[in-house]
Amino acid sequence: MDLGADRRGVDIGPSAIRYAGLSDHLKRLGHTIHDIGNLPVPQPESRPIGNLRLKYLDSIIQSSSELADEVYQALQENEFPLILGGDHSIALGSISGVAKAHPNVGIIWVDAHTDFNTEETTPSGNIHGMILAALAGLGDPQLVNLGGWSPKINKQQIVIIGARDIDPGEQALLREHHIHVFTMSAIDQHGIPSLMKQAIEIAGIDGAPIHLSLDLDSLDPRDAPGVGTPVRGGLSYREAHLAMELVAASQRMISMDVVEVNSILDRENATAQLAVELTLSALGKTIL
Ligand code: DIR
Ligand code: MN
Ligand code: MN
Ligand code: MN
Repeated sequence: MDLGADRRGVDIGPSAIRYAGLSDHLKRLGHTIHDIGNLPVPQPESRPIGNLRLKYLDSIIQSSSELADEVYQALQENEFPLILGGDHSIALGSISGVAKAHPNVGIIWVDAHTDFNTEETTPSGNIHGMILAALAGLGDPQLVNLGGWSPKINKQQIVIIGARDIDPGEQALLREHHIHVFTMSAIDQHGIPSLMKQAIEIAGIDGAPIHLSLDLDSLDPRDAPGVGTPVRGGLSYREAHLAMELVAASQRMISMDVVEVNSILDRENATAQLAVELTLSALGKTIL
């Protein structure tokens, strides 16, 4: 899916991640893999862009509802849905599916951005920047009410980690709704171990399950050059691994998105490889 962002190249992210060996590595870790392939998403050239404050809304709603059904189904079958993007708008579908199966699910959103715009605050009209707000019940009614209910996620169980590029309107909304945001400055000050421990406690309050949404632009662009909107000063390679390892150790994660790998901008598939390595850490790979 690349309808939610301005730059082409994330639509082939899933192919790049598969090419980097995701399935084989997961099998070696002891997991059984059932790859259902790509869900069909229309090319932007073939669809009307529609309202410029909510670009490609109709197509995104359609694809999100199909993805939500697949994710819900996988959870019903006691599988662990691992959803490859694509721009971050795919999290509307994935998390809606998870929330339908597990209404008390909390979210750890690892991202340079907070994706907390609405059609009123967006500087770009790109829906990938609005998804977390929509899941919390804020913004355009079609995004918010996907599947017929809202909010999908309790605001108090959302934790954003790695943020360093927040639009002014988003800042106001995040404050107004008391969203937990662990910025890069907070990570510099307190470190990943302490903040991840807090994040797991907040998202997973009272034993709630956790969905992890990993935007590769959370990493420093030196390690993750292949993303649509690189912002310097990001998570280091080890900080990102440690964050994933701590999520795995908590044994609370029930589903995960890996998004925003942009293969056109990547260097020899390095960002897709990094996506594979981090996914392995999140799914139980340890050094020893
Ligand atoms: C910006 C960029 N905040 C927007 N957002 C994201 O367009 O809403 N880039 N998510 O990856
Ligand atoms: Mn994002
Ligand atoms: Mn994004
Ligand atoms: Mn981002």
